[in-house]
Amino acid sequence: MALRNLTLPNLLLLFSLSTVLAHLGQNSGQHPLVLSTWPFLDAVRAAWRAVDGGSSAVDAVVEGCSACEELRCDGTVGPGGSPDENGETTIDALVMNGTTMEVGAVAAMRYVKDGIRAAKLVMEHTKHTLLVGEQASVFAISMGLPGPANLSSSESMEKWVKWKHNSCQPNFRKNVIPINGCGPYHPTKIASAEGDNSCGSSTERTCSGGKPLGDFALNTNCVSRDNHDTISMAAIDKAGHIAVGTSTNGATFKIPGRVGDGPIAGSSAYADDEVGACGATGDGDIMMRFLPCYQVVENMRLGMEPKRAAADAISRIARKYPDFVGAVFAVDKNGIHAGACHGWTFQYSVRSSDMKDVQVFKVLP
Ligand code: SD4
Repeated sequence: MALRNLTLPNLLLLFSLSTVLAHLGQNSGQHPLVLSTWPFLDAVRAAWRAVDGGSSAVDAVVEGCSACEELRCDGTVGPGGSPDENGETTIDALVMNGTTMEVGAVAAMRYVKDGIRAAKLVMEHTKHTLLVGEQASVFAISMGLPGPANLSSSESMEKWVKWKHNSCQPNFRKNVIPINGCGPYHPTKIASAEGDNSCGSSTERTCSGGKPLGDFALNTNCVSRDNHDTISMAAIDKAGHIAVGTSTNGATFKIPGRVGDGPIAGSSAYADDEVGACGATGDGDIMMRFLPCYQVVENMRLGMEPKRAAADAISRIARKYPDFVGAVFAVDKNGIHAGACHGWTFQYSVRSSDMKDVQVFKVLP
């Protein structure tokens, strides 16, 4: 429409439309776009450099998560973070291509520092989805990643020694004796009324996650912002393709062999070019029972806007586990994003071309 043909009402309409669009622009980055859980600013910057320079969404999330592993974000990603009961640090990681729906993941991986790169090797050079433990490391090293490497650090060892001196408390055991000491543990009889979590015993102190609805147990959940973090990242590249990636050491003082939600597609992250993407963080032992990121993306597919899609996925968990701690971000294929959380205040980071640098968004429970 030529400008000279515009009547006053048309001009007013145009003005209000552009105001709405400008407002949407505050949280709609179109492409390219990068989002991540928490204020992992340098990780988002690394992914942004990649995707803004023309890299694919997959390569961008790999660059971003890899930067977090190198920086040992929050002491819970990459080498040297959260020790398990034996003092060992392991890595869970995942990458998902939202164009092909291919996924590669490693879980409880030992002796290799590059979690997200190992996950990418699984995705691009095997027909599998998930490799675990020592065999995941053997695969990663055979495919050219550096290792075997010691994943412990002086910080992780110090943390572990303190925990041992504190009679291995808190921990993730339940229904065991000894209650207040280190193992070896033996099962106790489970009283049926106590359901899924026997930490109702006031003498028992565990980290067994959110208590299920109806359980009269005390809340001994010890998942918090300080001991429990994941980078979960999504990128939309210049071609509009979407990918997600995650990397984490999982839960501090986990039982050796424990795998969290980090390498589980649909739980810690999910992407589909046709719809959008999701990233999650929190108590993976609970969250992986609900596949919250699958839920978020499917909610958006059914027409929910990201904010409602995220809130719905979180509320489905909270209804069954009122004390769980967790969060998700949701982004649709147009770059509209939002977050939802329960049990803590969540922050997620975003970089798009209309921002000078990464912006951090705060989400209240
Ligand atoms: C897990 N969700 O292994 C992961 C770790 C995490 O914030 O910290 N998320 O349970």
